Amino acid sequence: MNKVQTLRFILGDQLNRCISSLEGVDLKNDVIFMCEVLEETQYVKHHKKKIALIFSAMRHFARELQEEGFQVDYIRLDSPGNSGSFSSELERAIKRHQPSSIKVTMPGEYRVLQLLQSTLKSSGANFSIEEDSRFLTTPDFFKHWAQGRKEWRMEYFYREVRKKHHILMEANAPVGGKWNYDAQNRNSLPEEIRIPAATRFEPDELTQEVLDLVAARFADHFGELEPFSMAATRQQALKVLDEFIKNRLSSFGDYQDAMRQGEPWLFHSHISFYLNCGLLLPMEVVRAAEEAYYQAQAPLHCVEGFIRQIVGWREYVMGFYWMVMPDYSTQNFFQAKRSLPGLYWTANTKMNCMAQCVKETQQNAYAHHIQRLMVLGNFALLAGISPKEVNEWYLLVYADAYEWVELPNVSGMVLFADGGVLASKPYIAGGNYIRKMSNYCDSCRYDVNKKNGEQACPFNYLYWNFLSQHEQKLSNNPRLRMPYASLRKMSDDKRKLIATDASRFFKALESGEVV
Ligand code: FAD
Ligand code: DLZ
Ligand code: SF4
Repeated sequence: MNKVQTLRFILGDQLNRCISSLEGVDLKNDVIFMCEVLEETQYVKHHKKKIALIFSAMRHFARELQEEGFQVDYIRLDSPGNSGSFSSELERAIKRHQPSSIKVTMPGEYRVLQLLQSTLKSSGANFSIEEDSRFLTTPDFFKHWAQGRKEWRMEYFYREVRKKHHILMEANAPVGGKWNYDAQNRNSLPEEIRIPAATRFEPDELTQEVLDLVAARFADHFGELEPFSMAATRQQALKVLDEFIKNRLSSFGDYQDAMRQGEPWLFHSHISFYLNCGLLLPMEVVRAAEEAYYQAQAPLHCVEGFIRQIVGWREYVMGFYWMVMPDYSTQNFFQAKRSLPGLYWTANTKMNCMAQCVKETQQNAYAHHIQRLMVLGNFALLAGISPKEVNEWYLLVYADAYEWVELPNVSGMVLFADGGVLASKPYIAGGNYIRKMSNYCDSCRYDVNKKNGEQACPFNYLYWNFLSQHEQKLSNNPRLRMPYASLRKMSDDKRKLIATDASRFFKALESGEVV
């Protein structure tokens, strides 16, 4: 047997032939190493569908590499001797292969970077941690951009990325003359609109093996395993992208914020699962959307709105994460302490919007952005739930969740736990926003039009209660001038009613009553 030159360690969210750890891979002398480990399934107890997606995509990727002729050392969860963690499996692999060097791509989580660095250092092996090729930018690009700025705002970062990669640009100007067409987006959904079916795949034999394993080993994890219809290969993920571009992109912008009972997928792309585990790369997604605009298959406001999510938000939160870690994960600007209520696990609540969003999360390991932000997140913020518990929930329930993307969205965008470093104001809303953007209120036991009393929509009084409680911290925020002006005009009696309703609601919540 040849001496192993380079051991190339690929993590479960780095499943792409273009990943930097595979650059220059030698068919004869290198070994590609992948491992399924218990620790990664349980540092938070991930949704069953997330474990199934990662294991199935890992096994398919390994098979493709083997078919290309590479030597792949793949440790399955139930392989004899599997020691259960990245560190110990890497140590075992180093012992087995005695490589001259080891290559790994920068992981997506601080936690994993720490443990890889320490394992690799103490192994005494020659190693390199390569730049993460799953993004268009790097943490250094963000750092450079952020240095010397008083405020960091995604919009300005986004413009730099557009210029850098010449995305939707005509010479040095944005196509159409504007950088951002958000004003044309965000309509509610017309009653009669036809919603295209989501792209689905029948599990093949490799996926079925994984489903059996997950059913047997992770029965006590959150969420429903079946039906399982996610993509497991790059080819299938490309099909999801292609069908989005053909069938949904032309309405993406218009209905980006809309919600409808029983319709979890709407006009979103459903590609975060695949972008975040490496099956798709951001540039190919962006170029496909751009091409649809140039071929007149989708209007500019939809294409720009979609591209902004990828080259704006996705790149921005990645750079932001590496800039602010490790301290960011413990921030708690409002000193929120309440435990996460059981309804986030069971969907057992009279608030129909919350029940629907939790149910869809259980079923699909997916909820779209506005469900995550303006329903589930809005409630967590208004109810003062501890950031630690909210972060853990979001990291665990969504199949696209990794800390680099989950933490900035939850602590920064949803909870304002950083006091306004990521977002310029807390995203809070009363029931009227949810009524306008969905049909949830039509079948709710609460009345969205009532502001106070037992029948009133809880979002209504919790919204004012939150503003009132945090007046000192928030009333100088220029973007909250209007609501604080209204709060100041409120009579003492009205303010008392709000406080009484909120305290009754929280008491019921804490005592385990169905609220
Ligand atoms: P689309 O609506 O079709 O958007 C296209 C793509 O843009 C997404 O696939 C995603 O890659 C990117 N994108 C959009 N918004 C964001 C954003 N705010 N941050 C980063 N990328 C974005 N996204 C994750 O990928 N993983 C998470 O763990 C995650 N947690 C979130 C938690 C909260 C509280 C909130 C408010 C948002 C979170 N998001 C997360 C962002 C967003 O909700 C999802 O990316 C999106 O819902 C995925 O569905 P989609 O692929 O259909 O997206
Ligand atoms: C999410 C996940 C899970 C559930 N399991 C594994 C695994 O067994 N092996 C693996 O290589 N990766 C897994 N992953 C993805 C990792 O958690 C991810 O690579 C790190 O969190 C870094 O982003
Ligand atoms: Fe949600 Fe309130 Fe509407 Fe009920 S009335 S669905 S709680 S917003």
